[in-house]
Amino acid sequence: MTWLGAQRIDLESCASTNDEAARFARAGALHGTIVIAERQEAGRGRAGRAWASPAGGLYFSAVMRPPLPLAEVPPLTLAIGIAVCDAARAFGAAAQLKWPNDVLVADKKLAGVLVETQSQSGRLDSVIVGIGVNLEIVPPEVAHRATALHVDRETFIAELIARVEVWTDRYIACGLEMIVPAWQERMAPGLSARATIDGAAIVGELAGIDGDGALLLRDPRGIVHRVRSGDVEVIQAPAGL
Ligand code: BT5
Repeated sequence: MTWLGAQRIDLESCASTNDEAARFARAGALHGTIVIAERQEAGRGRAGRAWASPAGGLYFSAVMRPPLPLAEVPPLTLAIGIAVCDAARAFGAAAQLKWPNDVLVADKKLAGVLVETQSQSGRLDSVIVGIGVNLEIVPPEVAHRATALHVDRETFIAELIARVEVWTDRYIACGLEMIVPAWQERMAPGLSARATIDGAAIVGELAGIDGDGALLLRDPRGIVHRVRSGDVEVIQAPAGL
């Protein structure tokens, strides 16, 4: 039985499918309702960044109501990343993951994930899982760092829905136990990051993620540090360069 996409809303354009999905969620939309737009006027990334959303790309948001405490929602991003990566691989792309939420092909960004929560008095009400994938067109404003997948849109949506459903269910059922090794298997090699740890800036090589989804960074002395998303910036050059 499939739950993701049992209700589907298609829009020609909107500001952000995450905002539309949040609005539907507040109006009582069921777990698995999806909103898909052909373009977005104000597509969002994390921390107020913009997501270039020209016509032709895929702008997809799902309303989810997982039985999870609020604190266990953020690592869902990792599970969704695996799903998007595998959907792209199903069409022959050599997709890999960049912590915490990017899907890369040959070091260029194909897709991004934006998970947002709505809560009431400290209890999770709904999760909005937003996924942006460049299909056919590389947006000109990010041309130097982005790539696109050339695939029939509806065929890709069907593949994406199937994979997102499976990996979401796995995360809900088993937590990070299955997610961490699957995520690490797909991690892009040779990335490094700048982080601030106890007030000191370090540049190190990405060494994977730990059991609760935090990034592991190996500094030039070989010491591995755990870092959280607010304190780290992943850079796409090998450490030391
Ligand atoms: C993300 O943010 O990667 C999350 C993107 C989520 C977009 C989806 S589309 C459906 C739903 N509705 C929304 O409004 N959002 C979600 P972040 O890690 O912050 O990356 C943002 C950065 O990626 C930007 O600062 C650019 O450098 C780059 N970027 C922007 N648009 C891009 C694109 N179309 N392709 C590749 N890179 C892009």
